[in-house]
Amino acid sequence: MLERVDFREAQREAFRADVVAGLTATRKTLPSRWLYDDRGSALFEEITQLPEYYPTRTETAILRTHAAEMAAFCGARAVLIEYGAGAGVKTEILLGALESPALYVPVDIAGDFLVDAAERIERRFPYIEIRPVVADFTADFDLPADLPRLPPRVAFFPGSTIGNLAPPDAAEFLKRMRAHVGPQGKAIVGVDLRKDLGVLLPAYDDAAGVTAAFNLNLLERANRELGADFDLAAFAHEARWNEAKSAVEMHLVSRRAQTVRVDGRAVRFEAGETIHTEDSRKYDVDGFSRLAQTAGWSVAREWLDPDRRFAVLGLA
Ligand code: AVJ
Repeated sequence: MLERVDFREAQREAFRADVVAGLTATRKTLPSRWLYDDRGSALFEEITQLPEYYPTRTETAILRTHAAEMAAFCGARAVLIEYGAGAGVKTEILLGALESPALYVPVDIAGDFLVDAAERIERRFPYIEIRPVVADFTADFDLPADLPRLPPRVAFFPGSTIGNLAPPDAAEFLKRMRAHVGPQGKAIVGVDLRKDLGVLLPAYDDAAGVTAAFNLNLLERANRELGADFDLAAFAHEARWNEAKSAVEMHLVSRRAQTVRVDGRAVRFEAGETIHTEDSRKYDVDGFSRLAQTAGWSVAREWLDPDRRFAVLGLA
């Protein structure tokens, strides 16, 4: 219990530092990782059910269709390491296809989330040993030293979360995965692909306004946790395509000139000025292959949906 209180306190201070740094910069930004408090995680769950938001249902369908091939690629027995414990049904598809996985290792920074995920997997697959690891997988961390090296390890990173990282950070992340699984190890990574903007932009700006609520929740979180006084009606959600970055950017646009109090400071906004809150990069398979190569991987298998919207890549 004490540990949980300390964790929340530390998270709040890290959030405060990022908010102050991000809002006092010339181009205002807030890191996308702060989108996922309890309310934000619930809103993201809602996003995954929206008709416009194709990634989750497309990736899930790819996993279902090719689960047996993926399991063969992993090897029937495997140590499956998952970065971020929230994937739920996707994890269950892969674990269900592996004949006798030796061990499942979910890694997540949120201890309570991790316990929920581990309990769910335990109920569904009582024969699988589970070793949860509490760690911030966006930073460098070591796996427990006593994890078996055999059978080979497989890193699982679904959800196209890798798209939220700038390429140098994505390469770092892929290198860390390589270090975790070793030279014989493999990885299965979900990557969202470049596509028509008529499909892409509505996925980040849905008609029901759920993505807008998800984005605006960052300001509500600052009000809740830091006592800021953002007027939510004075900011608008915007999704923009940035061709140079090959990314959908989320912004919060100030609807008028205004001053907001944040952590004892006055933060000035011009009308139309934005806070950049997320990049969601879209790759093509070749581009992602080049990135993976810089991190010691090659793309051994590609599993795509028929419309080529999303790729699940087998790295070796
Ligand atoms: C969970 C990071 C994959 O980038 O598509 C959804 C987050 N942002 N709608 C994505 C998100 C806006 C999502 N990822």
